[in-house]
Amino acid sequence: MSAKTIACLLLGLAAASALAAEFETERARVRVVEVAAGLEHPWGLAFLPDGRMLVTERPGRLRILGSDGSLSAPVAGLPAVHAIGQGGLLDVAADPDFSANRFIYLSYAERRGGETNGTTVARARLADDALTGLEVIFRQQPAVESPAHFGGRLVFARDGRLFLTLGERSARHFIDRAQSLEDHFGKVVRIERDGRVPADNPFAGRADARPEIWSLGHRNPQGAALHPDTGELWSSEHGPRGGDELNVVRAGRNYGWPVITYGVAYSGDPIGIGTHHQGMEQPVYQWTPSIGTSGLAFYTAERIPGWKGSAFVGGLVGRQLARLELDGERVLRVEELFTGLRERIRDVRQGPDGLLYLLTDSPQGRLLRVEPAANVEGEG
Ligand SMILES: [Ca+2]
Repeated sequence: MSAKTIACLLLGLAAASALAAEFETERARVRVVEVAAGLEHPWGLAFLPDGRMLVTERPGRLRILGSDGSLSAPVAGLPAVHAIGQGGLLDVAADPDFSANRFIYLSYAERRGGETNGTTVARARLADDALTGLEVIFRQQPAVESPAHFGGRLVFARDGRLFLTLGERSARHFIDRAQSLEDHFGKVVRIERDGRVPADNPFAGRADARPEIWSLGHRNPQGAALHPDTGELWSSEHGPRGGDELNVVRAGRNYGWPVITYGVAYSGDPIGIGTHHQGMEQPVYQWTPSIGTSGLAFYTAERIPGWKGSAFVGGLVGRQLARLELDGERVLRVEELFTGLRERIRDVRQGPDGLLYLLTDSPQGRLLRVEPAANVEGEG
């Protein structure tokens, strides 16, 4: 347990399996409570307007967590998911008009021709415990043989359009294609909810570009969220060895991979030409050494007042939740939270109850809730 962490395993269990633990952090005293356990590599979660939660498990299961804390059997009617390496069922998002149309959206690794695969997005209506009318609305092109760097985070913009982050699929012979507008490697794309391309996408109408592209030069962005004040898309992205990034992802911009990076190859060899280049964006923040940046959320609620306005990034290899204090697009301070749990944090979201929810990445993954410690708020 880190020096910053005072205490308290309320139930007297070891930290890694505790059902509740309290942490004294820089701006808040909080308690981490286990909401659900026994999830196999959970990847994404979404909140439904009726208080239920959807949780994906990477091998290809979607579960519903009832408002009473019960975890459903796997939802029927899911697409065929290619669970290979980092791939499988990835994110889930509820339609902004879910109450009226019951649509949910899934991103996943899909087997294509031969041994190739790619990231795909489908939507379907959720009826009780089954999906109906499943339709594919986007396929990353081209498909390749690779078990890695699927990206896969889904975010709805305020105008109802859908952002999807896409990795560059990792193999050396197509790494440079993160810079190409002719395919979907290392891109953020923006589509309508039925898969059509918005006419005002930055490269729409160009013969030499895939029209879904919103931004380019990404490596493997696995976190994304809208900034609560500006409505702009922010994304966290895995670097190579070092150089994990947090970016403000704007239309038509180039985020540099693999030309510029703060990281090096796993061999220690340099990558690209350095850290800066004209016409390429700088990250808001970069982590060297890497923490393995995954989910991203902005905290806007009142339940944990000291955290209001902070961004939170889940760390996989860094086994932490990073809290970033922001002034606009400047990072004032970074705090490493919950290192004592020794959990890989796959996703982080703010719930409708104003609390933070975390998914831990392991064969016995958990859904955790971060709430004010009892002695602050007077809760039982
Ligand atoms: Ca970059």
